Amino acid sequence: MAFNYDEYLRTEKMPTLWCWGCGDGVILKSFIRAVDKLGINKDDMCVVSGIGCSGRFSSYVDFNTVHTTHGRTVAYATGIKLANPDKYVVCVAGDGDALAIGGNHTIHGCRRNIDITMIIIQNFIYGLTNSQTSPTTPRGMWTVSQKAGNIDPTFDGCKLAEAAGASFVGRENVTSPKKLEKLFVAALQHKGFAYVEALSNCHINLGRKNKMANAMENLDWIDSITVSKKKYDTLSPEEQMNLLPTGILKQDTEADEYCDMYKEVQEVHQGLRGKITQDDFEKKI
Ligand SMILES: Cc1ncc(C[n+]2csc(CCOP(=O)(O)OP(=O)(O)O)c2C)c(N)n1
Repeated sequence: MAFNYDEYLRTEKMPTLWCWGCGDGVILKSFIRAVDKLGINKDDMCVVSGIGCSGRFSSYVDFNTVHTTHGRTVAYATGIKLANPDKYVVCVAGDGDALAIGGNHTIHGCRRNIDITMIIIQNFIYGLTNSQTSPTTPRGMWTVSQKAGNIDPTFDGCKLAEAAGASFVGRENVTSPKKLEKLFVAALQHKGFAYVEALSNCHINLGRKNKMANAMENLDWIDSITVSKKKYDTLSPEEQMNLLPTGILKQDTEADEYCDMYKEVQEVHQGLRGKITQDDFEKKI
């Protein structure tokens, strides 16, 4: 029997505002299948999105949702998670939303290792506002804000998340929706901050002036710059240059999770225990 996506969608909002051939729909469907696979009750899930084409994600899914301000998904999600530690809290943000205006929040979400899954829809450009350079736009590409070609060094969000302390980091490509679904399952199951990049096409705003004027050409380019982590690890540093590894890139199940630590703080203030010391952390509280 065909999978019933409608059970998880606000069908009255359809059709989406996403352009024809946009990868955002593939990501949406992969996410829904992951939620279904885990048997998560719709009332136990909260999706928080920012502003951008990616920001529309929360409008279309029939969970608890917050469509919040540009770059602030992690701030809202942190409050929601601390107040509801037993619920699944998921942020969905574009590369501009998560790594430019919201970069600061993303870093500190990773650092705190709060149990949130953050899905970055990484289409290498500001989509909604029509083609401004984002921190992930490859050097040399045309953007509306850098018409002579982007001169800014490109940013690898996964490396940033790893370094900032996210305990789960992964990346997948919309051309592999099954792998994307599997990655979402692993990220949702992980306890701690899970940073997941879903590489997507934006043939309208990135592709049209960069010789990838249709979805397939844009997707072929993404395929050409991605390689599985397994293969990536066998390559020399020169061969790794300009390639993005896919799959689970980091998974640390031992790291302290923020809601657990916060529970200890609540107990101190309720007079149920003494001050939290460095020793507590060394002994894992
Ligand atoms: C505070 C603030 N600054 C700027 C904007 C304008 N703005 C809306 S979406 C966006 C960027 C969208 O790009 P991205 O986050 O990569 O998401 P995409 O549209 O590609 O999914 C910008 C700059 C805004 N809405 N709010």
